[in-house]
Amino acid sequence: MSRWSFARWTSLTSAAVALAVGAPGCAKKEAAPPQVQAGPHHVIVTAQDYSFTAPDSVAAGLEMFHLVNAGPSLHHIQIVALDSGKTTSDLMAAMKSPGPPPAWVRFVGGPNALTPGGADTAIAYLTLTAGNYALLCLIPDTAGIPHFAHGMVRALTVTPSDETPASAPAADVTIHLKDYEFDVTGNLTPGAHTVRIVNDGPQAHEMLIAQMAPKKKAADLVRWLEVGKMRGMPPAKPVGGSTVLGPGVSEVVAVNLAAGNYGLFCFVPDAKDGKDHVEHGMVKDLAIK
Ligand SMILES: [Cu+2]
Repeated sequence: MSRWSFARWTSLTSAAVALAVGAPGCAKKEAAPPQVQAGPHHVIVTAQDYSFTAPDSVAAGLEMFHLVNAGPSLHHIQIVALDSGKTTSDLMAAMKSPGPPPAWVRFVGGPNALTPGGADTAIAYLTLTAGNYALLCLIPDTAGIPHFAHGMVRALTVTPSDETPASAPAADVTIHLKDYEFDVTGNLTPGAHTVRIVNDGPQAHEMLIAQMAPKKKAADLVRWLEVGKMRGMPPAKPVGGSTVLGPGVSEVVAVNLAAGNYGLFCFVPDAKDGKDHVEHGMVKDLAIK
């Protein structure tokens, strides 16, 4: 990740606003976010422009991160572990300088982008050990400024625990992330699925899942974002997935799919040339039927 920069997540610029307004199957804008019950390891995070509402601490173990997007923009939760006793203040200071993130920042995932509105939630299961973590939104606004620079950064302390950590729910589908492809094992059909996402590296990767508009392919979203300057209606609606996982890191996400066309995308900038991984072919069409 040598040419890594937090501000490089410009691919999704404006998609944040545009996708919120009128993508296929978009929930009614007036609908209230779903009411869900927090538990000891059930971490409900509500995202809005521009902050996270979340607990300050959680006991070590298997955590279920549950993203509710109160909007109006597109948001996700990038969870990073802060090693060597570093804190969120150290992270904020480090993010002001361009270039790769420091070695003490480890990308451990979290639920990927979700359009705001009523019924939708994105869920990711991560096993966390005690230490300092931060929740970030790397998605940029229409001017290309990442949401964390507007305040979407929040400290999370994971406290030591004597309990035996629960195991993640059994997955019926596994997706391996590689330089540069998504390798899907299992059968993604309409309905609910539990998906294990494993980053085989060598680079960091994410997996955004988006429901494509009728007759649109995954390449249409890439074109709309990177060539078309995001003019007109977006051809897709993000429905979750996994935010950035470092090499060797895995997590389990819950997805709920409708029949139709979906796309998988990795917008992480390449360590060698800085181009988004979608430009290296890390994009996949999925027909759900
Ligand atoms: Cu990638």
